[in-house]
Amino acid sequence: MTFHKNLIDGEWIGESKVPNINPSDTNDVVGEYASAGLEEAKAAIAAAKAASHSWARSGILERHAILRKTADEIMARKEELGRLLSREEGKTLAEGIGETIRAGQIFDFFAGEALRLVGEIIPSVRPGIGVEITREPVGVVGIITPWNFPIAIPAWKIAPALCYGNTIVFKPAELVPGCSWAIVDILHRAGLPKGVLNLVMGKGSIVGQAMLDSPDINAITFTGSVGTGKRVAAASIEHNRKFQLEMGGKNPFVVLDDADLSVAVESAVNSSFFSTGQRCTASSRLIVTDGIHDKFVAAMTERLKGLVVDDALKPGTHIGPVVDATQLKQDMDYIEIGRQEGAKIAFGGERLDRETPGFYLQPTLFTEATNAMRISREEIFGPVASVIRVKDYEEALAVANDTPFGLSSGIATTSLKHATHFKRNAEAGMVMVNLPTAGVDFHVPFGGRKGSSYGPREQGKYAAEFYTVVKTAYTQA
Ligand code: UN1
Repeated sequence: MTFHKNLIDGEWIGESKVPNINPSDTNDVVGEYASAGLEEAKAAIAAAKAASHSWARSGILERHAILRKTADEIMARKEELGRLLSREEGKTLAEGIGETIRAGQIFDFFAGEALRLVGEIIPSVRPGIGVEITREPVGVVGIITPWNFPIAIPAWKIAPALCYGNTIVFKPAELVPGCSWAIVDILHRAGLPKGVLNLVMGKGSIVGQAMLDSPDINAITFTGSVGTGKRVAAASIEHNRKFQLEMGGKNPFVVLDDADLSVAVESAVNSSFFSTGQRCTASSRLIVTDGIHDKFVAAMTERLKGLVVDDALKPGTHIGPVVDATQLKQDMDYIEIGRQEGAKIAFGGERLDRETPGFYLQPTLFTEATNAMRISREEIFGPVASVIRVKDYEEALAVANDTPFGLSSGIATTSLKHATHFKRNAEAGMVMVNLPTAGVDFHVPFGGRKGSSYGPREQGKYAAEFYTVVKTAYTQA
């Protein structure tokens, strides 16, 4: 079995081994991966700091070439990496390959951005003086990524960090080290100088904590749970460090009487249940007006009956397993909570047995839910959604916005008036009209409001906001 080590200061090191288990078949070990201790985490931070000055001054063509090469290799290996992704995380092979392509596109985008760094020249209010505004790297960026997008989220944090001249300490989720190891290996071979990108696989309580405690990490970008996000925030304030958080969602998808029923059903099925519902952009509250409610529920139930839940790598599988036993327990607990709160199960709710031992769960649709129930307020992070019946658009909008979160918000309608009003009034970072709440482009800003997010947007040109600091220089000539 191959042992995949951490990359610290340009060297592959590591002794303690953790198996990476396939959630579709728990007898299948994807590989062995290192788990760093405190000393290794500290060495990685020191290496990133030491490399910081010279990488900040590296030529834009060097950065471009490395990002470009990485994009090309990811694209060339999309089937293999997509397969690795599905095997370690459990989303279907089509989803795994799609996500791998997205990662390639992100590296490609930031390869281009490296050649398009700009500043501004502004006349001073004092004659004879010029003002230049430039963007400089932040320094050492700590990157902490979740298990649900094992290649795309590392890509959309690593690519801009490198593009804008930062060095990195990267801690991927313990459950899915495989794709992270693969992209670090690709970047290393693409010619990154030693210390610029350090991979520290390991536990949050050791590696993550070491990053939070270090005065040498100048910025932390984090995607994951609300609880951990709050700890990242508190520790970062302590160190006067820049931070960016992407946390939970409880995204609404509104269906109005005038919706095209098939558009509404396809969007809801996709955003609630694909990727096993394990997306922070997933829609978990389906807010449906009276006139279409029964037709919508009947069509959803029919559609869910036709979905195949099975091994992520099997052709024909629509929904792969839940990622692990802990997440499955959380999903099952919430299904029980929903029942006890008085919501009715229109479809699903049961665990499934398949040929191989895995964490299989039926897509589960609740009806007769209210927005006050815990299943409507707390993020479940599984293939579980509830239908909330409302009387009209105004009530739908109010319910959609009545949540502690604000990542993505969707509506199915053929009314220009309602679509326009919704786009302007949805309290979310992203609004989708006649589209699933999940599944975003790679070249435009990503992020939310309220309890979902903190700090500047990720992705596209807007990524520069987080990965750079602005300098204002005055010259009298
Ligand atoms: C998408 O919906 O395409 O963790 C991306 C998540 C998000 C990414 C969603 N940060 O689910």
